[in-house]
Order: sequence, then C-alpha cells, then structure tokens
Amino acid sequence: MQRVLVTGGAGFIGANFVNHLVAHTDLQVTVLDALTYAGHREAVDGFPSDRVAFVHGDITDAEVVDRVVGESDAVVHFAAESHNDNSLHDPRPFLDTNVIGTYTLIEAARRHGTRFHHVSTDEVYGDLELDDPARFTEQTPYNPSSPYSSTKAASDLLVRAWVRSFGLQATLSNCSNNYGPWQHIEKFIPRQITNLLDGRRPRLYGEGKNVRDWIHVDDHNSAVLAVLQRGRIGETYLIGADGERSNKQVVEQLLTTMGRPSEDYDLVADRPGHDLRYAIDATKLSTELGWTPRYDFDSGLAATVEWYRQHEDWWRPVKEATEARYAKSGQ
Ligand code: NAD
Ligand code: TDX
Repeated sequence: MQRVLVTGGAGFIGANFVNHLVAHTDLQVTVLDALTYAGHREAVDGFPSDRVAFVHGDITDAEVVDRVVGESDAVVHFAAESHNDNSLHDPRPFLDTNVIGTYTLIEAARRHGTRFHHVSTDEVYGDLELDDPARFTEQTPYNPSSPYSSTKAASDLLVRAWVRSFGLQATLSNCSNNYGPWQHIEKFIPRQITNLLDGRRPRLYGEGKNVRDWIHVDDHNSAVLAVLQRGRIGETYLIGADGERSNKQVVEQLLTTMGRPSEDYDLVADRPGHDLRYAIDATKLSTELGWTPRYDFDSGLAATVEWYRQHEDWWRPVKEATEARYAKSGQ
C-alpha cells in the first residue's frame, strides 16, 4: 500500500487522520474534499506535495471519483454530512453525500479492486437507556433515529452488501463521539468552549442528562489505521475509549476548567428524537488488533480548550452565524 485516498480529508476527523498518516507512516495521501461549510483547506496545508495532494471534488461526481480511486491503493472514506441538528432541518444533502456518495465510491473501488475502509458511527445502533448497563457491540441490531444516522446506516449496509455480492475488499468501523482540534463549532464540545471564550453561557439541550461516549480524535484515527492495516476484510470494528459522560457533566467540567462557576449554563430546547445514551464495547478491536487509546478525557479536554483559545482566528468568522442558526430553534 503506497497511496491512500482520504475522502473528507479537510473535515474534522479526516484532517486529523491526514496529519496522523504523515506523522506515523510513509504513505502518500490524496485528499478528496468538496470543501462544504465543514471543510477547511488550511487543516491539511503545509505538507510537502509528495506527501499530501489535494483534489477539490465531490464524492457524488462519478468521473472524478473514478480517477482518484483508480490512482490509489486504498480509500479511507470519511466524507459525510455529519451534524444531526442540520439533518433535522434539511435532510437532502445527507442522502446525496452519505448514501449516493458512498455508492459512487464503492462502485469505483469495485471496478479498480481497491481496498476500502468505511468510517461510520455508533449512532447506527440507535440509543440505550440511561440506566442500562448494556453497551453496543458488533452484534447490536441497526436502529438509527435521525436523518443523519439513518443515512450512515444505509451507507454501512451498502458497503456490507458490496463485500458479499461483489467481493469488495472493505472493512468498516463505527466510532463513538469524537472531540479534539478542527471540530466545527456547531458540535457540542467546541460550541460550549467557544461560547465560554466569547463570554456566553453554555447551552444544554433538555435537562443535559443525555450520555455520550467520548474519544479523542487521535485515538479514533489510530484505530482506523489499525483496521486499514490489519483488519479482516468484511469485518466491522467498534471504536470507543470508555468515555461515557452526561452532557451536563461535560459542561460542568468545561466551566470549572475555564474558571467559571459550574452552574453557569442555560437549559434550552431539546433536540427532537434526541438519542439518550451511546456506549461502545471495543473488545473486538483491542483483542484482535491490539489497539488501546492513549488519551484520557480530562487532559484531552484541557488540551482541546487550549487549541480553541489559540485558534480564535479560525472559528471567530463563523461564530455569529452558527449561533444565529441555533437561536431560530430556541437552542
Ligand atoms: P465533518 O463534517 O467535520 O467533515 C466532513 C468533511 O467531508 C468536510 O471536509 C466536508 O467538506 C467533506 N464533504 C462533505 N460532503 C462532501 C461531498 N459530497 N464530497 C466530498 N467531500 C464532502 O465530519 P467529521 O466529524 O470529521 O466526520 C467524519 C466521518 O466520521 C463521517 O463519516 C462521520 O459520520 C464519522 N464519524 C464522526 C464522529 C464524530 O464524533 N464527529 C463519530 C463517529 C463517526
Ligand atoms: O449546543 C448543544 N447542546 C447540547 O446539549 C449541542 C450542539 C449538542 N448538545 C447535545 C446533543 C448530544 O446529546 O450534546 C450531545 C452531542 O451533540 P453533537 O455534538 O451534535 O453530537 P451527536 O449528535 O452526539 O453526534 C456526534 O457523534 C456521532 C457527531 O456529530 C456525529 O457525526 C457522530 O456520528
């Protein structure tokens, strides 16, 4: 394996993955990214051109996809519409990118016999009760709740069907909630960090009791690389780092870290259909591939706060518009 195509490589997780590949492998990288509102060219700038090439294009464009897949030994597919709240207001781009885009990529990978890794989410499994000791495993039945998660579930099923029907050389991974540098400030953790940096109060949906299972983006990406290099074809691996916390706990921790009283937040309108709890059992990944996470949540979160403090010129231009969109839904 020499050249890896990273779709969505200018987005949050994809950009961190490109940085991870440059730092930890000799692989050459091609990024394919449409630079939607969530894509940032500068997140993958500054590498030597023999390490990282950038192609500005859409994964639903069969012509450009066929060319870049044909030039690559493997594809790692991150590109997606990724925000649940956006999917509730306008689902159509989620169908186009997540379903048709994935279809376009796996057809090209099938034609060229290219190794394919599909990056997905634990949200395909629906949610768990707050007081249920159960966690998601690779055997949990699919039961997605939102337009976003249902289109991700559809894309997973397409990849699985292409493995079975056409012998596509694919693996899949489903990861829990990521945090870290370059995450768009529409998402929970960076929204609250930038609210606090801006002198605003954090905004918790509902009563703040929903639970997410947090993992640092670099731990997600080291797991994706392990699956790409050593995963068994046709298999799904769940990725998680035992990071369950309620949203209220996370906000209280941010307030304390940033020197504000821990009750200094607002409860706002809940998300329709809001999943209660996600939790990942990553036993298969750790026993089969020997993967372990490196970050603990407390120091990872503190480093992330510091990153947003240092990168105000990156997030400041979109802060007002992001908050104005939330204000329309009372959030
Ligand atoms: P993101 O929204 O930050 O980035 C998505 C990237 O894809 C952007 O660079 C965007 O420009 C690009 N893109 C969107 N539509 C495109 C199209 N039609 N053609 C080409 N490029 C396009 O998303 P993220 O949070 O980095 O998520 C990346 C992947 O990881 C997604 O598949 C998501 O479902 C999955 N995932 C995310 C999380 C999480 O916590 N963020 C957790 C598990 C899985
Ligand atoms: O302002 C907020 N207040 C709040 O309480 C926002 C933006 C969110 N929330 C809540 C909703 C969720 O319970 O915080 C939790 C996390 O919200 P998001 O950051 O929107 O993430 P989530 O909906 O859990 O989905 C994320 O994890 C799985 C990613 O956005 C997905 O791409 C990934 O698949």
